[in-house]
Parts: sequence; C-alpha cells; structure tokens
Amino acid sequence: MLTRIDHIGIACHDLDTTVEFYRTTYGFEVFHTEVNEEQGVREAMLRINGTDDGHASWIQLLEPVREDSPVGKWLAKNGEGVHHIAFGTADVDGDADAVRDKGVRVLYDTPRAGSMGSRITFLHPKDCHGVLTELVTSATEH
Ligand code: CMX
Ligand code: CO
Repeated sequence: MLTRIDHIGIACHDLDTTVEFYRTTYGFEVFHTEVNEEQGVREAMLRINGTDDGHASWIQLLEPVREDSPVGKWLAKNGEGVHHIAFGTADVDGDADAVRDKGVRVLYDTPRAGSMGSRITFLHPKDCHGVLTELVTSATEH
C-alpha cells in the first residue's frame, strides 16, 4: 500500500547552488548526500516533514554525474525542473507487482538501491500520464 509522498525528485545542473537556494529561500537543510553510480546521480535529500506512517517526505535534488544518465538526458532536453515523484510503501516488491498487473510498465524486474539504503523502482512515464513515478521502501521499512 502506498502511504506517503516520499519525495519529489528535481533535476539540476549544479547541486551545490541548488542546495543553497533551498536553504536560503525556504530554510530546508541537507539531511544526506550521496553519489548513486548506478542511477548516475549526485544527490541531496532535504527532509521536509514526518508522515503518518512514521517516515518522512523529502525533496531529492539530483545532479547528473554523466550525460547519458536518465537525469543527464532529461536535463539536456528539458532544462532544470521536476523530474519524478516517489510514493512510499512498506512493500515496494508487492506494490510494483500490483501495478505491473494493471498493465503499467515497471522498469526493473527487482527493486534497486536508492537513497539512504532504500529500495526503489520506477514506472514508465508514458504509462503514468507523463509522470515518471518511483516506488520506494525506505531502509527502516525493509
Ligand atoms: N518525466 C516525464 N517523461 C519523461 C521523463 C521524465 N522524467 N524522462 C523521459 N520522459 C519521456 C521523454 O520525454 C520521451 O517522450 P517522447 O517520446 O514523447 O519525447 C520518452 O519519455 C522517452 O524518453 P527518452 O529521453 O528517450 O529517455 P529513455 O527512454 O532513454 O529513458 C526512462 C526514459 C524513464 C526509461 C529513464 O529516464 C529511466 O530509466 N528512469 C528511471 C531512473 C531514473 O530516473 N533515475 C534517476 C533518479 C534516481 C533516484 O530517484 O534515486
Ligand atoms: Co527519487
């Protein structure tokens, strides 16, 4: 069951400059940064609020580490902006299967490694009314 908006993923050219914008404009602080080589991103997680299921909602700022990565390609085509939304669930495997059974393309056979030890998968934007949609189970849920 999807229980929260886990995060909004935002593509940017320069992570440090974008982090500084979120800090000075809204007061959001960086909770965590990492490089995810498999996804081709350097990222910063800004914690926005806690949620009813005991987890949190985040802004995920994404800078590509290579041009041929999903975020690199998207930035070249669209410029900076909202890249994806992510719904949180305690059971990413089960929810991915349920969505697949409804005819939506799930991009990975098995969830992969996401931010902060989470497990993630993606739904094809063309099957989701133009929205790249991520499903995520956070580290403390699995
Ligand atoms: N949102 C909406 N539509 C998107 C999109 C996005 N983020 N990315 C691509 N598309 C659209 C394109 O506009 C294009 O549409 P048209 O054919 O109408 O022009 C179509 O999808 C195909 O796009 P493409 O540029 O040819 O890109 P690919 O097919 O090579 O890749 C996708 C698209 C979704 C398969 C790829 O971006 C992907 O695998 N994404 C999942 C992984 C990811 O995004 N990782 C980064 C975030 C990591 C994290 O959150 O931790
Ligand atoms: Co994400």
